Amino acid sequence: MSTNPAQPPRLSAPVAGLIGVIALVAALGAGHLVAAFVGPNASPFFAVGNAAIDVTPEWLKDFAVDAFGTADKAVLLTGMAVVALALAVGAGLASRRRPAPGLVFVFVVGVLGGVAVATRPDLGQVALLAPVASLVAGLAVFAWLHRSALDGWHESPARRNFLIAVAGAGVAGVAGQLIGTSKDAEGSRRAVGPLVPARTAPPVPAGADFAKFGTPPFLTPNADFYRIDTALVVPQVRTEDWSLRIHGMVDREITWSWSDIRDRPLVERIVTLCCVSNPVGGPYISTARFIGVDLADLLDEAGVQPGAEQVFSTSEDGWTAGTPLSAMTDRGVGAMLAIGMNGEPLPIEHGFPARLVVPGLYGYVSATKWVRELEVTTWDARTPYWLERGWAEQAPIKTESRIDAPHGTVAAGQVRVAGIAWAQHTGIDRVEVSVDQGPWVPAELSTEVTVDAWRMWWAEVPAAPGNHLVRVRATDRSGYTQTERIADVVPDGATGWHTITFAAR
Ligand SMILES: Nc1nc2c(c(=O)[nH]1)N[C@H]1C(S)=C(S)[C@@H](COP(=O)(O)O)O[C@H]1N2
Ligand SMILES: [Mo]
Repeated sequence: MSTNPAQPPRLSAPVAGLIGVIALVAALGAGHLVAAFVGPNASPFFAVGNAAIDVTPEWLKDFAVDAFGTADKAVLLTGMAVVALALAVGAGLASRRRPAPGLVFVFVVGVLGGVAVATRPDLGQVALLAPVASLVAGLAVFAWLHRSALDGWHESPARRNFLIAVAGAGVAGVAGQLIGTSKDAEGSRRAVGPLVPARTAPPVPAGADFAKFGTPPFLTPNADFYRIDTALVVPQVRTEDWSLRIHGMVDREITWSWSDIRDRPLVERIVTLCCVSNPVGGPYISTARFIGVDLADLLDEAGVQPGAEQVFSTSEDGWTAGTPLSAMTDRGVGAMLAIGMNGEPLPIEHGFPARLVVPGLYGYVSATKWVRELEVTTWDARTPYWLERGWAEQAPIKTESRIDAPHGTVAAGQVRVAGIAWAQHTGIDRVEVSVDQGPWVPAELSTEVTVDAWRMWWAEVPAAPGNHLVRVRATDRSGYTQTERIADVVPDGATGWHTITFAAR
């Protein structure tokens, strides 16, 4: 504060900036606490993040996934926090005499949070209480601290009030976090116990992978399974709160509870899931033993009506997918409502309590996690999440292959090259490699476990000292050989031959 009585009182820059930051933190803390009761995605910070994900143009999302992979969401949240803090400091600095600029800033932030919550498909109107709490707390704290500080920063009430505001915001935020996660999906998951299928998948033979040559293991451990979704806050659903409703063009609407599904005879299938955003040579592919029930059985019970074309599935978090009806009714496909993965209940981030798994289709048209609703309908009537954003309606997984080894520098001579190939539903017929643009030579294939899973391959190639280029291509049992033509992941999956270089010496 200025000591010159002729001047109107003015806050020092650090104090003014601090008021902006504390008001922001108080607003977020209050919103987080209320969100614990009305839905975790209503917490204004996450709501704005989720809205940002939904409105982000495709090219930027692709860039984010390319650059940051599965850490894309952590990068988004960190970026948002930095921007928000900078704006809060700016708003504080603009309010060194009068509180008006800061109050306007808090108001704009509150309204933004409100808009973000109001436009979330998974949140009802009561969720607006969270941004309203943020708005009220932010305005009150800003006005209060501003007044105290103008009365004299060096007076003890001002300093005490600052501490009270910080402590209050912290307590609110932590309490919100504790209450929000006390729904305890993880406890519910542990209570499920091991899942024992009535029909087990065949055991995985020793020759199913070439991990010793650098391929991944045939079954991906749950902790290593790739993860792709739009959820900033992973939905926490307890089995007792979960149900699956089927409706639309069916003879009978049915709602199944967790025990309805859990108590059916369970089947187990080994399936390789793959993301359409997987670039040539990319990591978004993994394999697991999924346990669940046949979707064809569930659809039969409901009675599909003529004219239906897609099964439009909706997740707990509002995300949607559209699957061609035939992929779910055709028993040869083996589409499942999965509740288990590698013997355990689904991990929370892979869709606990239940998700869809459709062998042969990319995840965005089939693999709805935290699934709550199946609507049997037409393509005209419903447009799923990624179709609204320019991706293809029909998205069978493309026949592809990837080189996993060698990397870096190896000893010259005979060099072992190894990797994976996949042609879900069709099966891999052969894999070939070519060194330094030379002729294609066939690779050894691993024992086939199922056509719905990847196959591993290896080959030995001659490599004199120097740099070498290796390419791979797979041919599936329909006779199709992977095209050399390079296509981007948009709109229905990348194509091209994976090519690597290594050095021999
Ligand atoms: N609720 C929900 N389910 C979803 C998604 C999502 O964003 N939200 N992404 C889909 C996509 S694009 C893929 S590739 C798979 C990935 O499943 P995983 O994370 O278990 O590997 O989940 C699908 N299911
Ligand atoms: Mo995906």
